[in-house]
Amino acid sequence: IPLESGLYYAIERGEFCLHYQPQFNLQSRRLRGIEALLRWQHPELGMVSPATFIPLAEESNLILRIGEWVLVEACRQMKDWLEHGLFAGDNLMSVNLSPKQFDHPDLVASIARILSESGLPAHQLELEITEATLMRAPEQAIDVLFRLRELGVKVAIDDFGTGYSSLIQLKRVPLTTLKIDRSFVTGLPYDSNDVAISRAVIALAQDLCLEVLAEGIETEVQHNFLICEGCLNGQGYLLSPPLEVSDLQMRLADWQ
Ligand code: G
Ligand code: G
Ligand code: MN
Ligand code: NA
Repeated sequence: IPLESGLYYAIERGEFCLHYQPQFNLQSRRLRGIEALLRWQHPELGMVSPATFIPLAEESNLILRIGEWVLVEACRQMKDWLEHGLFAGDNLMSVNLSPKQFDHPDLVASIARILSESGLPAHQLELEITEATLMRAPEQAIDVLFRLRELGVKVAIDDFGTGYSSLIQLKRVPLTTLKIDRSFVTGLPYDSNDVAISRAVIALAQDLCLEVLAEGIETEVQHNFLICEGCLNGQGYLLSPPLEVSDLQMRLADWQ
């Protein structure tokens, strides 16, 4: 398949880049951090969505090399921005991890190495894993998460609410953040199921002393509803789409 063979050379050909979507404290409107989102500028096809090529990369072990590239680049970039005073010492760089990356026995060691080589403080890196990744082998996952906590990095559950975590189990999992999946934000405040699920996730986060962040906020009514319900953090097109580096740098002054 041409797309797959192209993927194989994309790193060395410099075809990947990261876009960054800002995350905000919804009450203070202060910048919380940014989520790194991978983009592939294909020489013939143009911009290929990660929704297309990440699953392909997942099928082979390419995802490990690509995931490593993402981590190295995101940490390098954040450290550079910190040194130039563009971000504060409590802003986060949030990076998505694929299931294969999370399951790899070298994950914790490579995160430690990437942090030390980049000089980014561990507490400013947040790793996003999906609920499905967490629940596939919960005992192993919990062990990895304890080692990541020891390292000082933060861990968010992405797409929270779409999986099947038993709430009892979640108590034992060392996490820092629950991200309310955008499929539940879409129907706020009119869809009673979305309201019930969002409220439940916000309450759960409070009980477990976790941060909560709603993703996919597109409208003022969703935004206002989430603030009223006590959801402290959010991201979405209403606040800002993912931005390329130069656009992000231009906007940062408005947000800091
Ligand atoms: O940015 P966009 O909406 O096109 O992303 C589509 C999907 O690809 C999202 O589910 C997002 O989490 C995933 N994605 C984006 N960047 C990365 C990445 O660097 N690594 C992994 N594993 N997934 C990513
Ligand atoms: O699965 P994950 O949460 O990592 O997905 C991130 C993806 O969501 C990014 O590709 C980004 O482009 C997309 N995204 C960000 N904000 C919004 C939004 O407000 N609405 C929709 N539909 N997608 C969004
Ligand atoms: Mn994500
Ligand atoms: Na998500």
